[in-house]
Amino acid sequence: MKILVIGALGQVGSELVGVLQEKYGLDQVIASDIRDEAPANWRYEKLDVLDKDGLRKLVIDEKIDWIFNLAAMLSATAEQNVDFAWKLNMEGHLNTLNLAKEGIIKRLFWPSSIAVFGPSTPKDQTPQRTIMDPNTVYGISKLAGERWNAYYHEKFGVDVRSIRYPGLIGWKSLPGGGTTDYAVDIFHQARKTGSYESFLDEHTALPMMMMEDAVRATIEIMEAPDNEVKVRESYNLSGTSFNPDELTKEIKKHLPDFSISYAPDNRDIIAQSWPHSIDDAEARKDWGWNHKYGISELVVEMLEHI
Ligand code: AKB
Repeated sequence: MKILVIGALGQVGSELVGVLQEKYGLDQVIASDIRDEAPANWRYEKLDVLDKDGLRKLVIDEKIDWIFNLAAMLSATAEQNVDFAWKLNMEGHLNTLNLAKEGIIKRLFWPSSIAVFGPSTPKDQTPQRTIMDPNTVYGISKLAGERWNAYYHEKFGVDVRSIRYPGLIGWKSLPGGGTTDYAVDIFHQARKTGSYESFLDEHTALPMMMMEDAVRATIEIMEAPDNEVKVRESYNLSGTSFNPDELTKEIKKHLPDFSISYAPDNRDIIAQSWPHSIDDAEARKDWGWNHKYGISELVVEMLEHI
């Protein structure tokens, strides 16, 4: 089994690579990204997912079986770079889908996001199938990507697997350019200065997940037998859900002097269009998903390591 992780130096990739190396062996996992440098113990190739020929050559030369394509521009940054975000998120995805269509790789993981939902989507326990009217370029690219997944699976039998990630929270890596980034920044500032200015309103609740759960879900859906993966566009996936005020109260249980202030910006407008919580019954039923971290376990874990 030979695995390629694209976008390996990002928030998810930098944790996923280590877990894959432990499971499948150091030599079996090739990490790639657009930066020059990577951790010394990685097999690393500098690669841009938009470089179709370079990607194809690497995949053929290394006889890659599975790709995890994590290269994307997240919601907040994408709003500042609309054209490039669309190009990266869409063309990058199609480049890997086409390798699967040609039978060059056997299986593809591509993350979707809660950003596929929009202002008219029911906010609480958002179902797997419902109104989807994303109003960010990131959300539009993720919804289009989901439709490509379903299309490539139906028409060409492509084995593509996907999860709608909620906000991801971890201590080993930093997020970059998302609307949910506050829930990681807050822990670093709590330790550094004892206070935090939130760019989301105190009552803006979002679905969130501990990185360890997200990495485990990513590997579990890829390892699931083919017949268990019934939703090919992308699965709803839930861990926990909270707003900045609830997170602050939980942090204060451990750091009583911690304080928060609020200066909501345009990221709060994006967050207001997303669900508060997610119904992930289908992932639980189809391939046995079960989260481990609720808000209190998540806060303990973050404060233990930061
Ligand atoms: C973002 O905030 O853009 C991401 C996401 C929810 O997909 N973390």
